[in-house]
Amino acid sequence: MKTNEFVKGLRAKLDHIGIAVNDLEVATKVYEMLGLELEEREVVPDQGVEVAMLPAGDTRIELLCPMNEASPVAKYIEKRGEGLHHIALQVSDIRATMATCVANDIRLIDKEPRTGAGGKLIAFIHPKSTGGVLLELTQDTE
Ligand code: CMX
Repeated sequence: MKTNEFVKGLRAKLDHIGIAVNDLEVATKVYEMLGLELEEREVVPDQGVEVAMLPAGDTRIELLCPMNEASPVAKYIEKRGEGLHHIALQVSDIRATMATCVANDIRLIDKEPRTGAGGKLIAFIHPKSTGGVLLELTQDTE
């Protein structure tokens, strides 16, 4: 396996777990009843979703609700129903991690990072390359 020098030795951490839902209000209330607190709600136009973020220990639950039929989350729910949609790993250098993916034939969905929730840089890796799990790379911009 070829490892990009920038990535070598740096650790990724679990940033959030994305769950696709039909009704953000209803789903948020369920997780609040389970003891989590709503941190924020945000529209992410680039992804066609509204999200609710609920911190859970060192990570967060991200509830995702599609805003239109073109959203990948709408397609996911139509095909599979509500459920676990993706996991997100926070990396310190998203471009270096993406370069490592390219060098190792790991299939990127995004060729360039784009803007996700919280203004972070994000890029998706295809589930075919990651054991059937849609994987989001995310990098803080602050
Ligand atoms: N998790 C696991 N597998 C998934 C998946 C998911 N979330 N979404 C699709 N797949 C699988 C499908 O089941 C299908 O598998 P098979 O070929 O075995 O049937 C395959 O991937 C292709 O799926 P598709 O429905 O034919 O193709 P799509 O046009 O829906 O594209 C994908 C799939 C992953 C490329 C697309 O959903 C995508 O680009 N996702 C990234 C963007 C995204 O999800 N944004 C929302 C997140 C918002 C946020 O966090 O900010």
